[in-house]
This record gives sequence, C-alpha cells and structure tokens, in this order.
Amino acid sequence: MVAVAERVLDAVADIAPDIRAGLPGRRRYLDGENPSGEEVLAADVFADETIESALAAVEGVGTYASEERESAVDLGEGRVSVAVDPLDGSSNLQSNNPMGTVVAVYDGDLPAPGRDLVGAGYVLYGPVTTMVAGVGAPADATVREYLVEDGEREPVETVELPEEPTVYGFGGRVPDWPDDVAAYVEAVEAELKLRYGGAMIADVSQVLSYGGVFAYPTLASSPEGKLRLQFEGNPVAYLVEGAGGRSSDGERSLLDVPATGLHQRVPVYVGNDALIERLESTLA
Ligand code: P6P
Repeated sequence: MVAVAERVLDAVADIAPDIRAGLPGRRRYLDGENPSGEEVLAADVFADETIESALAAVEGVGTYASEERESAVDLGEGRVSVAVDPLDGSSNLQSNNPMGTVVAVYDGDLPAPGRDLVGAGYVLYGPVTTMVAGVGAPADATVREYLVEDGEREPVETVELPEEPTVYGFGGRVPDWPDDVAAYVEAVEAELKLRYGGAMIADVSQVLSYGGVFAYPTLASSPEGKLRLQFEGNPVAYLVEGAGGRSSDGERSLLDVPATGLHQRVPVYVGNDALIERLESTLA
C-alpha cells in the first residue's frame, strides 16, 4: 500500500506544474455548482480532469473521488481509493492568493475513516510550488516537505510542528461562531497572530511552519462546519498529527470520525497539542 501511495504522490507532483500553468486562463466561473453547492471555476474542472487522468495510470488505484463530483469514479482494478480536492481555495485565484491540491489515499472503498489512510499530501501553489506529504498508516507517517520542479518532488526537510505556537486562523463569520468558539478565539487572539487566507492548505501550511491552530469551526448556521471529511479533514489531520500536532472535530481526532458520506462535512481544528486540548475542553 505504501508503494501505491508513493506512486500517487509522484503522479500528483508530475502534473502539478501543468495545473499551475493552466491557472491564468481559467479564472472565470462556470454555470452550476459542485456537490457542496459551491460555484465552480474553469480551473477547478481543469485540475479535476488533469488529476483523474494522471491517477488512472497509477497501478493499484481503483477509485477516484473528487470534491467537484457527486460520486466516485471507477478506475478499474485496484484496492486503493484516492480522494482529491483538486483546487482547494480556488476562490483565491481571482485575488491571486495561494491555493492547493489535497490528496487522500485510502486502503479500501469510500467513504472511509481517516484511520484507513495509507498516505496523504497537499501541493501548495505559493511563491514556489511545494508538496507536504506522508505515506503509511497514520501512526507511522513521517511528514516531509518537497520542492516540486519540472514534475519532480525533491525532499527539503521533515515537517515538525514548532513547540511554541505563533499563529491562528479561524474560518466562518464571527457572528456565526457559537459562544464557546468565540470565547476560545478571544483567548488565543491575545496570544497568537492572525493568519487566515481563505485556502485551508495555505493556512495549515502557516501552522505547520510556525505552530498554532487552524480551524473551520462548527457554526451556528452549520453545526458540521464547512470542510469535507474525505477530501480535507482526514488528509489534513493525517499530516498535522504526523508532524507531531493534533486534530479534532471538537471531541476527538478527525481520523476517528465515522465516515457516513462522500461529501459529509466536519468541523476541523488542527494544530499544537496544547491548543487543541484547550479547545476541546472549551467546547465540551
Ligand atoms: P470561507 C475553500 O473554499 C475552502 O473550502 C477551504 O480551503 C477554506 O479553508 C474555506 O473554504 C474558506 O471558507 O468561508 O472563509 O471563504
């Protein structure tokens, strides 16, 4: 399974430059919505189709699922399912801010709990193109950063959450935060610097680099929050926990949240252990 996960990450690194090169001409919205009821950019569709065809050629991958598609796609023989957010934070394209591609590699059918992950990673289209990824079971994963150039990923360093937290970023609108979430943010904003850019991957990258907490919390208007477990919550939990941090849906590790649907939403809290522990006791 680890070998298949490595091949998946290699395939995504291989086409990352094509996705980045395809962004400038695809900044317009198309008609219609994705399964989560969100507007779809031409770039979302381009990234989705590019990734699907790359993964169809990877031995061992039997299923492709995308945040942009209602149901999973059968790619033929292969026990591994790959769930992808092709362009996470694509609304940042218009404002020319960072966004990413998120990849979750599961052993078995979807929807799946995070404990079934055998690899996960994200590509960050920032000033430079990088990948942060790990392979193996969640408990065994070593998370590394790679520089992605000409379709190759060159290891840079092992990713470990800094001991001392520095940044925080909470999604949603302040009036929509339940009182306990608002109380937690009021406490941490006195200790940390606000870093929120509207693309989960770029905001999680801040936490992995500088320590802190990222959340798209439960909202009064949407108790399950906004982010999707299969495509965003599980892979980000895998990476942050693999880097020595902690994840939560408010009560437990995101990796322990039962999988009930391909596009199920989940509140996402990830970051330094002490900050997440404090958050869980605040929400209890
Ligand atoms: P908001 C991007 O659309 C996304 O799915 C995540 O990447 C990001 O964290 C969140 O939604 C941003 O949501 O409500 O701040 O625009």
